[in-house]
Amino acid sequence: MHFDVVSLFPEMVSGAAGYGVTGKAIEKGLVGLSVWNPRDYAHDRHKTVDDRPYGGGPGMVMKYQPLLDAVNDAKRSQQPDGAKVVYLSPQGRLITQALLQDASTSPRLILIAGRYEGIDERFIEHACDDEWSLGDYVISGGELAALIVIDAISRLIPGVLGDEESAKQDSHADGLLDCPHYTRPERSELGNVPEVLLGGNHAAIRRWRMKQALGRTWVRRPDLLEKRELSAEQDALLKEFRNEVVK
Ligand code: 4GX
Repeated sequence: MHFDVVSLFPEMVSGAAGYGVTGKAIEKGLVGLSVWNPRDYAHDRHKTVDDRPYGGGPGMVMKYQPLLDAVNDAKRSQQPDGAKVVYLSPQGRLITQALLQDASTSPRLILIAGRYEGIDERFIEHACDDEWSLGDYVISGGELAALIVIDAISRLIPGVLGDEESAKQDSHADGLLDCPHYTRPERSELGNVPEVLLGGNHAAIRRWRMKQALGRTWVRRPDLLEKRELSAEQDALLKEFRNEVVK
């Protein structure tokens, strides 16, 4: 999987992506990352990438030409064809695990990280295939959004996570919230580790974790359960959890 990011702050993207799971994936050659600075495609004396909005109002708008030239250069570079161009903004489709799962099968993603108040709408219409949003809040630039997309998709690429940390075990892989986790000490001033986790009954442990995941999802994010079919076992475990809560 190859990511291209178009950004006025290229070091912010390559820097942050160099750490942890994404850093290792890039090192291993499982993930490729190129960053393109629209400033390099502005050819006037001041390397202008923004301008005043038609119609007036505060703030500046990113000009389409440096962005378009950067995207075209990215497309021409020695990378797989079939790139999908995605603009990150609060006006986009909400990013979910399902959307990222789908995107992870694409060989190449070109992510547009905007700054200022906005970008010329004609660029979005003409050069972008999709528009994605982190959620209903506003951040100061698309770089952090692009990094989140790169990080979350990288975890889904075979070989990026070890067997132990496999993405199949992630919260949301299954459409549910994660169960609680504990490590030593067994007893402490903050409370004790649930008994079932201390014994070696793996079937009981699996059931306890599933029950906690279902219970927490029911309490904290009931919307996730409405979208999802439960197995007979899961249905029984959730009923058990609910009975214990009301007691
Ligand atoms: N999910 N932002 C993009 C720059 C911008 C401003 C105005 C177009 C118009 C965001 C989000 C997000 C803030 C990224 C505005 N572009 N990105 N940026 N929520 O808030 O993805």
